[in-house]
Amino acid sequence: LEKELNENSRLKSQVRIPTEHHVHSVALDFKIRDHLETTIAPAAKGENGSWELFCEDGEMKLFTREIEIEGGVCVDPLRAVHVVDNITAKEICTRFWDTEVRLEWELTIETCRVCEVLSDRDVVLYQTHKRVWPAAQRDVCYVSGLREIRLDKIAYKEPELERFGELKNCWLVINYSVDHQSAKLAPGMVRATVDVAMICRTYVRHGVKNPKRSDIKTSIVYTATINPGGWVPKKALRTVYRREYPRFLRTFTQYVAKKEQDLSLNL
Ligand code: 6CM
Repeated sequence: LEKELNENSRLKSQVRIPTEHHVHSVALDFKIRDHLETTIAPAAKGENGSWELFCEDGEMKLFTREIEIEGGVCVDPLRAVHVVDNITAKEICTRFWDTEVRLEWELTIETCRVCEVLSDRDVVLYQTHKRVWPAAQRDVCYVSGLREIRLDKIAYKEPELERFGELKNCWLVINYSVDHQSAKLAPGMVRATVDVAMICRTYVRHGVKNPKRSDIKTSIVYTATINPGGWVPKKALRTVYRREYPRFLRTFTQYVAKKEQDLSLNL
């Protein structure tokens, strides 16, 4: 198709070509579009009653729904919204995506390895997670993509934040499970699968020409669906999730704020 497109300029003008080509680029592009269409939709915020608000701490709110699939495996989706001051969408997403700093904030993992660099913004990663008794240890292999999103691609607004300031930019990270030849299952390990999105939007206080860190706010929408890859006691799993997701969001955003506070603001 690529060869045909290059040779046929009429076709080329009609088809949207992704900015990079690799084995996961089409699927990743599709995932990004799907998350932009569904994840940031206001109805998904839990306001329609189908999501249970299980943790609220200032601006941070976490919701879940109880969902089981065949075999009684619990795959409860998680949805979190947060607003943080002083740090940008790019700073948050870059640090979430960057494997070099992963062990500085990610408290649930034991190891993290890059299986393949697909482009300067897409990688395949393999992680082992700390074992939680009585379940077997889990590992996961996933594509991780980092993108800046054009503002005209964002269908949904955040009225409260728009009262504060002007939407300046939007960044996201998408992590979803794939197979990779260098990520074979180790003995005793169970392969979990993930579908994670972190979508951040930065707002600059109305009327400010040369914004300082104190003039910006960033909204975060984080969603995660983990399939533990086999039966785990439901009660124990839900207890772990309800403890670990708020801990992750709090630890991670505080980590980014600390690392960026003395660096110059780059919008
Ligand atoms: O999104 C988060 N972290 C990212 C970078 O690490 C990445 C992580 C995916 C999480 C994969 C978890 C798989 C392991 C599940 C184990 C379940 C077994 C528990 C047994 C209990 C009895 O996207 C932050 C992730 C925060 C997770 C709480």
